[in-house]
Amino acid sequence: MADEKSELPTANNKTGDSLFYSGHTACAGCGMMIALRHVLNAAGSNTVIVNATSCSEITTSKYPRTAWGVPYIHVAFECTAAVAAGVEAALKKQGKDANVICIAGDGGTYDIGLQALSGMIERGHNVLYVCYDNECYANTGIQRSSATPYGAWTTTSPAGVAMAGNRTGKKPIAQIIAAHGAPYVATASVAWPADLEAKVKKALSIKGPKFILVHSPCPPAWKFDSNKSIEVARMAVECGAFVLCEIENVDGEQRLTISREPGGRMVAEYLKAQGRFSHLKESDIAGIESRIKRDWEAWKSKSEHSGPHVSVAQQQKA
Ligand SMILES: Cc1ncc(C[n+]2csc(CCOP(=O)(O)OP(=O)(O)O)c2C)c(N)n1
Ligand SMILES: [Mg+2]
Repeated sequence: MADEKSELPTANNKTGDSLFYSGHTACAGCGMMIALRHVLNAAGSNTVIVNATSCSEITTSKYPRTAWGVPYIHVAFECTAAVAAGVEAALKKQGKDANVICIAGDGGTYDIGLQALSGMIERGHNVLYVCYDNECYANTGIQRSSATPYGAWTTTSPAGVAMAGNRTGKKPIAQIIAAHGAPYVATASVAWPADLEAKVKKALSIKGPKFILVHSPCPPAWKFDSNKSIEVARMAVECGAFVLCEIENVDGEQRLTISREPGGRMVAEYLKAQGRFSHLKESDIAGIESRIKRDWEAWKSKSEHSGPHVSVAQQQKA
């Protein structure tokens, strides 16, 4: 409802101290919403949000309401990082200092917005880009993106006689951004909110382009009950399907730290918890398991060859 006095859009329901308000229209159990709340709470009020078209935009900014307690711009997919670069430059020109944060989904990041993101990183803008990864184009009805994992059902990677779900693996977006020389790249999960907030705070303390990828389960797309989002997110990390790490570029040297080692969960358990993998045969599951194992060995070997530095996990222990 429009505020009678100011004629400006009013917020949804401001509850407590959170800058991210309740009353948005996301599905029950939406992982993305948990991610957004923690990102904003860690960033604080001196923040400008640049939001790509996606579930995050559709559900939080229905005129005349908003779930954002900070200045907010919605932009087309392909322009997100370019607009953020412009906001940062305009603030600089005005002598103002604020956190400029992009929020975009995997489709908007891995696929449609990658060119602008690459340019923003390469030009060295002081912007934090957060991609919440629900592993599909959720808002338009669950199509595959280049973040969709191998074997997963989506409406454009169906499970039938000709194919058994998605035929490609996830694009290594964190490594691609790190290869640009960005000073800080991290992956996080909604199942570890303190780790996510610490990574956002650390990123914002570093000048230059930063990138954080947040694994964010989507109950309708991944096909599990809406009360299982955190459990599914946790399983992904504990079986090694999603690796939590930081990649820092310090004096031209890339340093990789694993924030949490996998352990305690089997890949099969993670896959069987989700309807999007229900068509897989035991042999398919064994194949996915060996891919995950191989990828994990590569992560581990890179981290062992990295130079010493203080990671978020070490900061939290201290
Ligand atoms: C250039 C462009 N292509 C396609 C669309 C249609 N579209 C709107 S939302 C959406 C899905 C976005 O997927 P993702 O970025 O992963 O965010 P999610 O919906 O999963 O939150 C698409 C394809 C669009 N609005 N603009
Ligand atoms: Mg998505």
